[in-house]
Amino acid sequence: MTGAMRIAGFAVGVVAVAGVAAAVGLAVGPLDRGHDDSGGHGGDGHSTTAMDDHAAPPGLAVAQDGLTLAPRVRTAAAGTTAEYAFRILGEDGRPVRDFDVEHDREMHLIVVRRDLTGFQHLHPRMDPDGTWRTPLRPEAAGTHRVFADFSHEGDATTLGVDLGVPGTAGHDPLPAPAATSTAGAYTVRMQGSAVQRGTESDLGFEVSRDGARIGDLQPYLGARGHLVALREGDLAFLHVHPLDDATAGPSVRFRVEWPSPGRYRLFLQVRHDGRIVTTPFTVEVRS
Ligand SMILES: [Cu+2]
Repeated sequence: MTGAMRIAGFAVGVVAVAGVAAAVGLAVGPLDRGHDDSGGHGGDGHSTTAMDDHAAPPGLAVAQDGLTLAPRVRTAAAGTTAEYAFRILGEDGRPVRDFDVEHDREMHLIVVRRDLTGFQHLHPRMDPDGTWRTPLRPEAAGTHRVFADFSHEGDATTLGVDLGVPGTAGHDPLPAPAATSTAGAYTVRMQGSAVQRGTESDLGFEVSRDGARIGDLQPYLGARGHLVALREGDLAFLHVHPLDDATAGPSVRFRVEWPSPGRYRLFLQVRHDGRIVTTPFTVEVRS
């Protein structure tokens, strides 16, 4: 009862900020609920995704479903490149060594400061003993979150662990929702909708360079691009599915599952002229 009232009160605040999104051209409206949801995520009636109110979103736990993320270090120095090593341990405490290829790789490592700045997407390499290693350079002090995103025996899993970066840490406020984001000469425009609680939305991203729309995005990680979506406050790692069958094209589309109302930071990565272009977006999801 009080919980419901709290959510209702929260919704009023969300609507106020959603007005900002509309003002900058981001379409805000209810999602088309007509599409069939039974096919994509298992459809056995027991599949638990972020759509299930009782299932926690991925990325919040260091151990889940018998798998544990075991980092070798808990801290790293700002502005310094050092090796970040970790293992994924199974229920028997031994390192898992057989991973499925998802999005072209067996392991994706996402690193971001807790205020959702300093995003990095890395691809560690595994030693024969199951130890994953990658160079890592946190740019700024402050607690970071490290996500290991992988699939083992057909189950997609995202585990998360904190990484302390000592020093005087700032905490940047999340930028307001906006439909465009720039990186160097590149501008990306997001087309899509903020949606109701517990639903999904389809988001499209159109990339231009020096004002001209790009028609030749290159394949990246087996798709036209890669999208990471994180929730403000706890950095829950959202389920994101690429929607395009072809790996190249003028724009890139994803289906994102929103676990709750609130604000999210999206990190779009596309490849063009051999470069990875990363653009962040803030999205407001209404109740
Ligand atoms: Cu990756």
